[in-house]
Amino acid sequence: MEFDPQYLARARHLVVFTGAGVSAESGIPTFRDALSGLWEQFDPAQLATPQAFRADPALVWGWYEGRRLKVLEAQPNPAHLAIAELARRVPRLTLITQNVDDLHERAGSPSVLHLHGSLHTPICFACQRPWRGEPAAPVLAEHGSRLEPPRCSGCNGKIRPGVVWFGEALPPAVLKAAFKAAGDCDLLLSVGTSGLVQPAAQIPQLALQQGARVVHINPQPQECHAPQEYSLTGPAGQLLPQLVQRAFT
Ligand code: BJW
Ligand code: ZN
Repeated sequence: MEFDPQYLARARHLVVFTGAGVSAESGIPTFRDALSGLWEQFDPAQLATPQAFRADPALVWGWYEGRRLKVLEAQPNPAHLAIAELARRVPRLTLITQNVDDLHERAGSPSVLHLHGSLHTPICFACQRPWRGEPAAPVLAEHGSRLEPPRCSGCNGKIRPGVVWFGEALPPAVLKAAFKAAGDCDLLLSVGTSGLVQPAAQIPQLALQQGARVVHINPQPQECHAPQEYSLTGPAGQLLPQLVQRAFT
């Protein structure tokens, strides 16, 4: 069934749930896309787990600093901008992202639930205190270079990126707010995610279970199992601005 943009125009509580694909057109690589995905080139077990940080903190910190610097150079794309515009158009919008970049914020989205943390809020690996040190000098000529992590001014522990690694719990208050919104919305747009990572992947399912319409926006056609589930096939940077225009003009 085709998705009627009027459903968007009439939504009372819209949830937008985003993954790496929403930032792909800003030049930020996804994780699992064939050829260009980070996990095609790098082993998540060696980079995105607490065990990896313990084993080789300089490898992990350097890799994340390279990614953080790349995000600082990137700009929000038309998909981020369309989501920020939607917040001005619908009575209530909850934006939930799995992304660790800040492109939604820089596009003007007023409030973002970051399920997997942020590249921009490092914390101490030992005591979890936020790190307020100097940002690393942009000395990483090449992404992926080794770099010793700075030290915590409180306990001298090693500083780690403020992201959620495999095997770690998601921030409980953020997850709770995200589940609550999914249980309460009438429409959910799931944008640029493979839906493979738990518990985030439950969010569209929760919305479907309580009767909301769910629209997947992805260049890869998504399988729809419920009558109120829709797949719009194409890049988010094209489809989202089109959808906003059709719904509100
Ligand atoms: C476009 C596009 C364009 C391209 N436009 N679209 C149950 C079953 C099995 C396993 C588990 C389970 N429960 C938990 C687990 C383990 C694990 C997990 O889910 N593993 C699976 C992979 C098998 N989960 C965890 O470990 C989680 N923790 C946990 O459950 O803890 C339990 C616990 C409780 C209490 C105490 C202690 C523990 C944590 C998960 C953390 C995920 N972290 C990462 C890395 C973050 C840091 C970093 O950035 O390095 O988060 S992994 C990575 O995947 C990242 C992403 O946020 C996440 C999701 O990826 P996403 O966004 O979907 O990206 P892709 O690449 O997969 O997809 C991109 C999509 O975009 C594709 O569909 C493209 O087609 C599309 N696209 N261009 C629109 N232009
Ligand atoms: Zn500390």
